[in-house]
Amino acid sequence: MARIHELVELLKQAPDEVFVQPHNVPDPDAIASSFGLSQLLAKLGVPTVVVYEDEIEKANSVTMLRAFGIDMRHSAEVHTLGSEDWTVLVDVQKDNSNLTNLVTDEVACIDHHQYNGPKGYRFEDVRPEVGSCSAIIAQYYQEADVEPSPSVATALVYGIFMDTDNLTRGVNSLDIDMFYWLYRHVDIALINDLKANQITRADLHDYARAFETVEVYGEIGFLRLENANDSLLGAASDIVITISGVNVVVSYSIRESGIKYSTRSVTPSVNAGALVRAIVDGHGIGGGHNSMAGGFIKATAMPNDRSVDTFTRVRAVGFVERTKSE
Ligand SMILES: [Mn+2]
Repeated sequence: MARIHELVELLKQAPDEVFVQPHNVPDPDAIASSFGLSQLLAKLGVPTVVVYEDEIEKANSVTMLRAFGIDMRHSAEVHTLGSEDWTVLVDVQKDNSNLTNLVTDEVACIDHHQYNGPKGYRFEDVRPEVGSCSAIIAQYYQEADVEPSPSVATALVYGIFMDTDNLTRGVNSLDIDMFYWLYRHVDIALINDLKANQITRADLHDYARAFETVEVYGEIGFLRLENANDSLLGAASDIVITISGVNVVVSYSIRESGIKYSTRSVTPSVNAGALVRAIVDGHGIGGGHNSMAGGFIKATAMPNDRSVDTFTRVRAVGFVERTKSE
């Protein structure tokens, strides 16, 4: 039986409502995957509501909701959320730092990040080798023999583009195949509209200040953002990695709650996920893909014997030197 039919059979047994939940501060891939899955489940007889936590920060995410008429509710607005409800996690797994555990029962998980191990899901489809969660959802449409609507197809293609940096970063043949399969349903004018609404003027100001902080040690670029939002951290890293001679990027932002890290690597000898784990080792959590990853250290767990800048540089440079000498 196709995976989507297995999921439908499971969700039909739900005692009450079924929710679809992406990671907190949902990005375009998380939004497209949740939207696409929710629409497909509706066609197959399972109504769902998409809920999220935190904020929708980035301009292109906000534009997506408007352009595609996507209905996502902040969990605080959903008064019926209860322990009898079921949730399908999308683009995230239980125990990730960027997921708020709601009172519902997380019965299913569909993700493309590093596998966190079994968490008692009754349906699980975690494929770290795939570049985007959107490609996995597109394949569900294909396997169910359901044509995606132009809105769904366009959102999924945009999700694939964003998570794979236009089919160049961490890309898998499934991302390419699904791009090709979705393409005939896509509204290219909408993609261009999204590309033209990626950042706000306030973001530009934050970028400008962040780029002033860039320091390069050998092939590693470091960038520090002051209290910026999550999506900006990754987006700024994507620009620093394009500096000639820089193959690895470590960026971090210091907030009241702690330090948020984002890493990038375009060299096969440095794994971005292993790098971020080496940086936070013993203090926080981190993980991700070969080419991109993230981590977090709580403010209370921060070593106070040296500055965050020194701590981060010593650990990152040490890790890269060790892996190069092996
Ligand atoms: Mn994703």
